[in-house]
Amino acid sequence: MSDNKIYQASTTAPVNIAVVKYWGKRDAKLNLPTNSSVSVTLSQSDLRTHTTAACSAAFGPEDTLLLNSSPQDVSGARTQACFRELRALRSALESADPSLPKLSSLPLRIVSENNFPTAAGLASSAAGFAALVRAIANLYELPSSPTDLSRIARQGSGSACRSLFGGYVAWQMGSKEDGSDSVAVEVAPASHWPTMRALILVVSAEKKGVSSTSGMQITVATSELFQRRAEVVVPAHMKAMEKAILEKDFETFAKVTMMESNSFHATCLDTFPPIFYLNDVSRAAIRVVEDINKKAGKTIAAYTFDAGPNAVIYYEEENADAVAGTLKSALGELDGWQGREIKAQSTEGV
Ligand code: 2P0
Repeated sequence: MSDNKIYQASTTAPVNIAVVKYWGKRDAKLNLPTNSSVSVTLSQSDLRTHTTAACSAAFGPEDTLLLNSSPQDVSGARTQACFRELRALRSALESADPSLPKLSSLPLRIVSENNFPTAAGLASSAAGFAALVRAIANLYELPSSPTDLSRIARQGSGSACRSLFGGYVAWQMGSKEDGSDSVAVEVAPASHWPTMRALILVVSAEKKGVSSTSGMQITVATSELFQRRAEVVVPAHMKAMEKAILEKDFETFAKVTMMESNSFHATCLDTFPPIFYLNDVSRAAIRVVEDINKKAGKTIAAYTFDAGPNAVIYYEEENADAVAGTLKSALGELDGWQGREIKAQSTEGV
């Protein structure tokens, strides 16, 4: 192409927090999981990645990515897989319609910003890869559905495939070797259960000791509990969770969420050498949630923890004071608790 025109498109993608956890890959290259998972998408006004993808003959020759103003390495296999798949789809459109500009052969310049502090200790790869894939898909004007894009985002980071939707999202593990059926689908839109709230309690903003990617591979290789979790525990939790969401049954949603988190962390402890993500403050948060539910005489709050000590507490809006208020006053006195609280709710869509 002779001109130096700049083509560009922007998008945002939300953070998601799993209530049925992804932990384990059956294919590390394609990011194919050993079990399905379900997440709740958080509000974009609180937590999201904004990404602009541009391409031009004036750029380059290399593709570049800036995240929060710092240059990132794009040579890794995961980012390359996303670029390659998106370019192949654009190239097919260009072959079918020669009047289209040949964007697939131009260098990409990607600029991403998170609206939450990196120091908040929140995993950002899910929102990051989801926004990157959709920004490029928009730039290339690909006629792809969120599920189509989830298949590509999954190769960037597994959990990213769930950030292509708002509301309640399942990542179906699939069974094909090429990963073509390992995609995210909507369980229900956010508007289905708009009273759902999530409170993120930042116990530590430090980077985690064992990354998810390597931690889960050690679990698969060494944990005896892991196989039972993948084959028996998670399939039962998936079924119960999807039903609880469709029926807006908070008590079941909460019970499965807490049992899932416990099962995942038990599997981490059963890894050899063991992986410890929870700390004393995390365990104190679990006890406070138990006390809140005991006092209420029913389950009005659920805790869940990912690959780190920070707690995410789900509750319904009507119980905000009883849950968020109590947690704040109970944990505010503990050492190690930084009192950082990020409120979020499920979104109306993305
Ligand atoms: C989840 N986590 O379902 C689980 C719960 C952490 C604990 O997805 O290797 O960063 O990039 O596919 O997606 C973290 O795993 O790992 C994760 P990769 P990812 O949200």
